[in-house]
Amino acid sequence: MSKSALVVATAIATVWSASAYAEKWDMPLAYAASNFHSETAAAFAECVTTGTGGDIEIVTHASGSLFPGDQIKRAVQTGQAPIGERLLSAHQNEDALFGFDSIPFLATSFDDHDRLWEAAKPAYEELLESQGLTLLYSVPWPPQGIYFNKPVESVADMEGVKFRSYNNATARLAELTGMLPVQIEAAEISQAFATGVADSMISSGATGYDRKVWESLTNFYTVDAWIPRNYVFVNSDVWSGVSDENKNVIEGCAKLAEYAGYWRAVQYTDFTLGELAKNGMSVEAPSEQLASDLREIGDTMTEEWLSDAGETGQKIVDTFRGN
Ligand code: PCA
Repeated sequence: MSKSALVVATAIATVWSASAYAEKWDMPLAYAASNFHSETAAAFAECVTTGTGGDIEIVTHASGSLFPGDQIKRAVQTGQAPIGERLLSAHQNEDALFGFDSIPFLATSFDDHDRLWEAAKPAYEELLESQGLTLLYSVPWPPQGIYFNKPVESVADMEGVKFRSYNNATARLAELTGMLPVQIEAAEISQAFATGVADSMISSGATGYDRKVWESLTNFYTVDAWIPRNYVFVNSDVWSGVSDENKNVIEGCAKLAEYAGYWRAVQYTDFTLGELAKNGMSVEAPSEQLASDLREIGDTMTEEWLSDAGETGQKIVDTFRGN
């Protein structure tokens, strides 16, 4: 065999022996491929694929294309997908604790929210482990404001408006403001607004931008109600089968993703609000009346959450407040 043929043969043998152990991990995501969470996940996937030398190849599937958002957690729990990303507070219907990041006006800046996350993280890791899931990393969304298709000066103006919700807290907010909640995944909202299934939502500038909501909606109020998080998690049985070397690589990539994703969220906040305005929406702070009406509703929702989330919830809030 010539020297170059030997080199090629050796290379093929190496690739073959590597692929004998290679695993492909499909990773369902709920949000648009161009969204910063999805871009962070794609970079994480590449980091793992490269870092493990191809032992584990992660392939992301954006926009709920592999599993719709509301099925991703179950898919990973049942092993239909080894890994996935989801909005943490979407599971508030399973356990109130999942809604720690959707308590109105508790932590509205990124810095405060970061402290809240640190206070909450141990309880979440434990809760997820008890459900057969291992947390890898978590990234916040930009602060939540309210979208309408008309100017709104007070909660009285919200009466009867059809409101798109994404978790229990958003549905409860709708009820307390006299709106009519309908739960819709982010991947479906452009159509929901275009067809009049909903005329309002609470979300970030990012989601309005991703879904071009200016085609149907006109007003965005920077209420800064709360900062919800996405999290990336792996099936715990799958995780325990990963070698220590590859676990190290995945944990390193997860740290990088959490850091990069956080800064992307911060930078994306002003950028996306600017884009909403550029595309013709009115983007402004809520009137004093609207802000104080919403604060009152926020107080009710905080009390409700504390009573639903019990001692663990109270401890999270106390640790956050430094009590
Ligand atoms: N966008 C997601 C959740 C929070 C956010 O800013 C959504 O609207 O579904």
